[in-house]
Amino acid sequence: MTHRIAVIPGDGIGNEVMPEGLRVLEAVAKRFDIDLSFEHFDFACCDYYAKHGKMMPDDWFEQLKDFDAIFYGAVGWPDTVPDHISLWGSLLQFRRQFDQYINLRPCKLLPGIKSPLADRKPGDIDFYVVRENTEGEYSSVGGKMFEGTEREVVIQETVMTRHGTDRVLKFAFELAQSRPRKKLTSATKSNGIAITMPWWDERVVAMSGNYPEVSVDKFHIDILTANFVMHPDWFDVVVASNLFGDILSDLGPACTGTIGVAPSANINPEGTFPSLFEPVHGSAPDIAGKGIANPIGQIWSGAMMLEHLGHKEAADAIIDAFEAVLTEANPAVLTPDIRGQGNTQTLGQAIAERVAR
Ligand code: GGG
Repeated sequence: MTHRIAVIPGDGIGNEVMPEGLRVLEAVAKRFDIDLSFEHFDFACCDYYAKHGKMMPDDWFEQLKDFDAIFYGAVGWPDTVPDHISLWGSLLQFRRQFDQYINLRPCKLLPGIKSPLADRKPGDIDFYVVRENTEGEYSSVGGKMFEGTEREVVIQETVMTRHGTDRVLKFAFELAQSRPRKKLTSATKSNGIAITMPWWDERVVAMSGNYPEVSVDKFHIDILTANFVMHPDWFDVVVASNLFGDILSDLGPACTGTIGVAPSANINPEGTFPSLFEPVHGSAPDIAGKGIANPIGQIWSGAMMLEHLGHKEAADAIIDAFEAVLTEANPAVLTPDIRGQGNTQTLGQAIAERVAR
């Protein structure tokens, strides 16, 4: 069976880490005899916008809907396109129109990488952030009045539905139930955001009745961020609304030494539409063009894609490969964010060679 993968490098370092992600996927596909067919697309990036005045062609949905998965790099180039236009014109369309309502983001301290938190070693930080991915604070409901005057008013609503909330909570509880610690933490702010968040808390309690083996706690988002730094070992599965999940899933990987290694899966669990796999990091204009971006976030996202497509053994082989390369800690191979003197290609090449063995 051939898996058809739509490849979209996007902006900035997306163009540098994507070739390494593909290099590793090609190596693992050869070793495990998996038939992957890649088709490349030049849209969903700011270069496309510069040429066409929009982020994607009008028929993007038709072009992509029959793929088995989408492998994405990064989006955003604020010098060309304001960030809210590039994001709403691409990634957020994919998440919404393909109903990728789960954003699954592992957060794990890897061997050979030093956490900025004192005395943390691999095993101490190993949790998932499950982020609601289609509604919440990322809503397009709102508007402006009296623009540009002293009376200017801007309103943007948070939208939480029972359908949307219960389905992400169900996914998070099932994930927690499948893990040895069986622990779920909910991110809230029900003391200050006094309508949606108390309701979110109630939905968590209601869902917990279906999962008696899972222990549940909740923290307000402010102290939760502090606890990510002070006690990352407390966490197993953390479920959060769209915005809170976005913040937590940058902070979590930062606690593991670098956001450059963090992967993510935007999942449509029913398989009605393709799921999308991308590193957590963005286009990183500050380092784009230097060839020094860490490709592990893209490579690990490729592993998540393979697991989603039913190839767990191959996915594990990729993870074993980058863990082995990190354990060897050859500075000539590693990227500067993890104290190496190598570059994006040396690290991608080393992982691909290891995966081929
Ligand atoms: N590869 C992820 C990426 O490019 N992210 C850009 C970004 O700003 N994302 C915001 C979000 O995920 O909500």
